[in-house]
Amino acid sequence: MNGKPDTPLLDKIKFPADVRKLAPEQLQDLADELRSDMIYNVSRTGGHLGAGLGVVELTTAIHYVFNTPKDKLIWDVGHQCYPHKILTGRRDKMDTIRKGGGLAGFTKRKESEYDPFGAGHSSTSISAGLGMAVARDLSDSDENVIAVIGDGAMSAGMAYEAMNNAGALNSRLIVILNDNDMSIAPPVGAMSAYLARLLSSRSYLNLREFAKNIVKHFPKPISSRAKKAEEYARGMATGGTLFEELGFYYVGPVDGHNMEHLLPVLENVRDAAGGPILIHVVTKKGKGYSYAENAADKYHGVSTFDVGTGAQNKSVPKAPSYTGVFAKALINEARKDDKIVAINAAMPSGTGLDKFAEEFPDRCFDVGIAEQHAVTFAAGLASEGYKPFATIYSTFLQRAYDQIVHDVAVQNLPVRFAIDRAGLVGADGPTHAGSFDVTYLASLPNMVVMAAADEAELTHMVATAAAHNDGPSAVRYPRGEGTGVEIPENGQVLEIGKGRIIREGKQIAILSLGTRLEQALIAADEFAAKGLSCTVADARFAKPLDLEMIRKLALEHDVLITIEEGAIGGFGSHVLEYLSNEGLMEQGLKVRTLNLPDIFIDQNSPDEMYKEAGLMAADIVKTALLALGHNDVNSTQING
Ligand SMILES: Cc1ncc(C[n+]2csc(CCOP(=O)(O)OP(=O)(O)O)c2C)c(N)n1
Repeated sequence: MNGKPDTPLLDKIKFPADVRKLAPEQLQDLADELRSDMIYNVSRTGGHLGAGLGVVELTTAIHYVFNTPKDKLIWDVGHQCYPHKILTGRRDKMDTIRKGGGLAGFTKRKESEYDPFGAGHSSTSISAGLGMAVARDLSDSDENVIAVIGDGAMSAGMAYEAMNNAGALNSRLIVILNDNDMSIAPPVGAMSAYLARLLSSRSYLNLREFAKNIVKHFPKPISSRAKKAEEYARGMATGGTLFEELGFYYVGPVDGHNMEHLLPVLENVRDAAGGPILIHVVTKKGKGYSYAENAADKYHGVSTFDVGTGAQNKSVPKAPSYTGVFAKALINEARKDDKIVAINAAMPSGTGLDKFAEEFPDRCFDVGIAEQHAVTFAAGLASEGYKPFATIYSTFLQRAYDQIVHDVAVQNLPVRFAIDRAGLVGADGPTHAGSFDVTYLASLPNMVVMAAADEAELTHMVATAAAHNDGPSAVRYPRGEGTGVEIPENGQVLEIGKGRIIREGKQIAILSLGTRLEQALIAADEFAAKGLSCTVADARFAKPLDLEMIRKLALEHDVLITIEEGAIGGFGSHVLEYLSNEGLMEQGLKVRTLNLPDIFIDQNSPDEMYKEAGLMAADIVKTALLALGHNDVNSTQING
């Protein structure tokens, strides 16, 4: 069961051109092999499973019917692209997916000409596709542009902005709505209810029967008979009105696991003239692998697993995750204060708010993939005296920047941002790195920005955010396991803008923001071993800065090093600006800032990424020694 599956047809496929050499009757067999191959690969690498399994037939059919890469195929989010990667020349590298130096877990332009647009964040495909379609029209070219977008991704405003514009521009764009009635968690909102209504209408069932009959008519492109048949198919599906109102020609619903249904519809759409078309395809997330089909999350993302039993090889955590610690701390605060409410954007389990919702179902809101709305919704709650925690990954909060500025900060509303996955995140790579939140938040008037150095600190910072009702605040914390420190039952409310000295010394001061504190302490030990005296401070706040503490560090040391898990323009820049404006570097103080380098770092283990970023203890040691004028940084004893 765990062995490499037999894949005689797939073995002949290097690129989609080879798929096109097959007879239509062979395509389901190819899809079956593709599915087994994908399960086998992901069982050994881990990664996104359920979404890819659901689009095996669709992927095969699209590459069969369309002339990729000339025809542009865009996968929304990109997490369902594994079958696409296998069919587009990357099969022999699938064992490297999401690993350092390997294939990305999402589509990526620099990886293949078959990935015309990269992704990772959701709901961008229709906009990108429309841009390509208009570019094609402007250059008098004739390729097709196909965007495949899930029902979850369809809950984001950007998808509607794009459809609204597509309807107006009337450019030929094919949107395939891959409706599996799942986001990562079950989908929420009126859109998902609308799609469910479309599917439960009798005409869908009729259409399935009907589609079988029209198969024989459809392959003839644009013959008047086929056109009639298509119009009939379209008329039979009630619904679709919403898409029609937006200017799309609606086709469907179509069974996305049935080649006999898929091929003629895709062929007809390919050959039809006119403006934007939406094909509503119904699929099952996790299709063809019972353990995925039956899992509550449809095995959205998995670690390596046993194909035979479906059991995932999850390593036993040494410490609770930051996410779990956050959820526990928030629940604890919410028990004491019934004004506390929590909001997430389609990530209930990823943010830990599923736990919060178990205890406070009426005070927890999953708004769908709609980060912009989540933030302004929180602002509305705050304006009425509630204490909202907008719990959003650092990378996805980027999308809501104007809402943070305009709806929250300008009005000084006490929205609490709980920013999970801050810093480098590992296998998901650069699209998911939480690199920029300190930079974009600490520049805003009224904003308090905290970064937890460990789980105990996170508990204190949740308590601090709950208590801080004078304006907006943010607390950031990383992905994964904590350090294993003891976690207090109740967090203490910290004084806003006050850091803490962890270890006192004389020559070198390390001022850390966030969980690099661990590396700072390792560096301090190394300095001690070399005979150098080192202070380690935890800033706790990127805004407001603890000016008094920074002044003292500057006056009492020869070298001051800041370190943070964030991009240039963040904490270190604020410290530098203060030191410079106060003239504190004029007496010979050497200041060095360690932050993420000005590049997008490809996926790897978080530790390897931090090594590449130069944010490990060894980097602190080297930086300080060079600043002190010691060029032989490997020397064991350096006395002052
Ligand atoms: C802006 C943004 N927010 C959140 C996510 C996290 N995310 C990744 S996939 C996913 C669910 C997507 O659901 P759907 O589009 O239906 O695709 P499916 O996985 O069901 O195929 C979510 C919420 C994201 N990628 N981008």
